[in-house]
Amino acid sequence: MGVVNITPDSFSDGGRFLDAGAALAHARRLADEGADLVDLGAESTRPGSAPVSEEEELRRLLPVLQSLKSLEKPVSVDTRRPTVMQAVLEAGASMINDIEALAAPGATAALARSGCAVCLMHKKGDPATMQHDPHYDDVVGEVRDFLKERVDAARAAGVAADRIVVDPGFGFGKTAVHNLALLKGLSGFRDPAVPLLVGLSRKSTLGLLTGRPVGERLAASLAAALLALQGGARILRVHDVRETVDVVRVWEAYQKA
Ligand code: HH2
Repeated sequence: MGVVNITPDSFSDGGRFLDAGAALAHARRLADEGADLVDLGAESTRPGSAPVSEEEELRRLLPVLQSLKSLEKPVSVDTRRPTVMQAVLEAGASMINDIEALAAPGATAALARSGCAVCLMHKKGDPATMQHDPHYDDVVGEVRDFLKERVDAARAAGVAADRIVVDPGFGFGKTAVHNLALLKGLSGFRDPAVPLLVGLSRKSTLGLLTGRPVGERLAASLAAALLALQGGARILRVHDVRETVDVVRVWEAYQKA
């Protein structure tokens, strides 16, 4: 899953793809590099970010979605608002990537009506404050229980089981210690019926571990991608598609050897 952020303030690529032409060109490049799907986001959810209005989110998303039809790749939209979900699904999105795991009133219904796919992600707290001293007694168990509860809720609302993927939500209300525990415990999330998505690309935990700024975290991101694959991840949400595809190729060959 290649990331295209149509935002002025995303932590690693904010401001680069704000106009529809630049976003389309970037999405094309990611597809050419081997992305199987593209994740479009119009609201940064980095720690400390401010929410954007629904109108602004749609103003950014709809022209890009329209132009991405020519890409002929599934497009996922990173949003937590049911009205935005509804509008982008009507405009051709194949998947909703919801960092709130369909918690907003009306979200499960919007999804169930559409027949599209969904990524249910765990987060603790709101982006504005979620990194202020997050606490868990058992981070792996708590995240696993939360995701199971959200999968059950989505199924009960009519979202087909084979349209759901889950994501532990690295960096969303989690310290580096929590993120490492989740990465190490990833196999505990393994469920053949529910594919696991992991997004660690360029994240601040990798900066903490390596001492590198966001633009210099490629090697760390690739190491994290490999560990995630080994732990059972089946979708990697990344900014650097070409290099990650090489990691996937090496890992697949290793699996088959
Ligand atoms: N991470 C980010 C945004 N959306 N969605 C899922 N499912 N999993 C993630 O780990 C995830 C996500 C944050 O990264 P990015 O989009 O690059 O930055 P920003 O939120 O600043 O736009």
